[in-house]
Amino acid sequence: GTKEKTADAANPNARTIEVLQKMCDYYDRVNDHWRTTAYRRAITTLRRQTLKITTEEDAYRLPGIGRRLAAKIAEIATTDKLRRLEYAHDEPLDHVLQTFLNIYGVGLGRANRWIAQGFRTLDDLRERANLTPNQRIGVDHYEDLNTRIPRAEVTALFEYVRREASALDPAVELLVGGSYRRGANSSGDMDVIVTRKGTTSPTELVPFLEQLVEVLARKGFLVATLAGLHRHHQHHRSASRSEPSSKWHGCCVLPPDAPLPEQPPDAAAAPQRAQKPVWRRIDFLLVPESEYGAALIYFTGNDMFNRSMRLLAAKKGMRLNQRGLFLRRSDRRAGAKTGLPVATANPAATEGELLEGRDEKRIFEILGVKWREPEERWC
Ligand code: DCP
Ligand code: MG
Ligand code: MN
Repeated sequence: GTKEKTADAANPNARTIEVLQKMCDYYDRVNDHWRTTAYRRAITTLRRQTLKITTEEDAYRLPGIGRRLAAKIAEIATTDKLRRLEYAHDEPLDHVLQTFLNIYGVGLGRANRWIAQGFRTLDDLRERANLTPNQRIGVDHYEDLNTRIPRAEVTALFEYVRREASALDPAVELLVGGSYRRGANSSGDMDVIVTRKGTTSPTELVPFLEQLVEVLARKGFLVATLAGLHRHHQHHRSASRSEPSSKWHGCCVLPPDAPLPEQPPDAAAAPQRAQKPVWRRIDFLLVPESEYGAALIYFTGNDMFNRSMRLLAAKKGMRLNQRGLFLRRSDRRAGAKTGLPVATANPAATEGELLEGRDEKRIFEILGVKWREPEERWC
């Protein structure tokens, strides 16, 4: 507000704060929540300083300021400008930035480096940039991957997956989470949750998913892998022996022989089979039965709803994540608050003692929140 601005003017770091504030607003505008929070924290810290912070070392010593932000602060203090910020005043370049940021898997750093290298269009990237395989998919299928999937098509895609899945293993259960489960009439992607009765670890489901992916790829349903189950972590010590991931990311299309869902009487709203199949983003998420309830909450979202549920858990001395609701280690007294017996004592778990994992409704109950249908979880 005005009071803050007046105070900032008298602060020896006024100019730095002003630039950081603009960058903060900018990151907020491009939905970079992580950086927005980091910048906000740094601004609060700088407001409390009585001396001008000009070196990276001095900035880094302050609470809540990491290495990169410290370097940025030093850069602002010394050069009084930042290349990135200039886009905020340059509409054509800002447009290029937005275009590049909409490429699947591309973040601000990558987009800015491309701009610095002189690339201005998707064709520039396609023809002259050194693209990773995923970036190439993102560029080549830019239109498709930035188009939302009509609900009826998600239903049709899912029916196709379910048929192949039950042919492989009738005991496996599939469900579409994400915005589809919340009842959205269109989705950005399709989040398929995979589980099977009796499982206690996602790795038990890995062989099944490997088979399913192979079959679906052979049939032409899956057209690209963006992140497979076996990822190679360059910076990981045991690179080749790391645990398989519990997530698979890729792209799919509705095969020409797939039945479309029943046409609604309103022909305009009926899903049309396009001439050229549209590439869609699909995620498979492996969830053991023992964690099914917590995973359902997490993968149903939305992200704001999840954040408020986690916050509520924290306030009650518990911790909620996609694996379960836990009693916080440092807050065992909370057991008295909930009056619940502890289901599983697992001293090895960093999360603390498991209160509930498999039952979605039970997690709401223990948290003391009224049950909310997925359709009511938009925030
Ligand atoms: N999720 C989350 N926090 C994140 C990302 C995801 O809590 N940073 C959870 C909530 C989401 C769910 O995972 O609802 C699925 O993630 P998606 O990105 O697929 O989001 P939605 O399915 O909700 O929306 P969309 O229609 O864009 O796919
Ligand atoms: Mg989704
Ligand atoms: Mn998703």
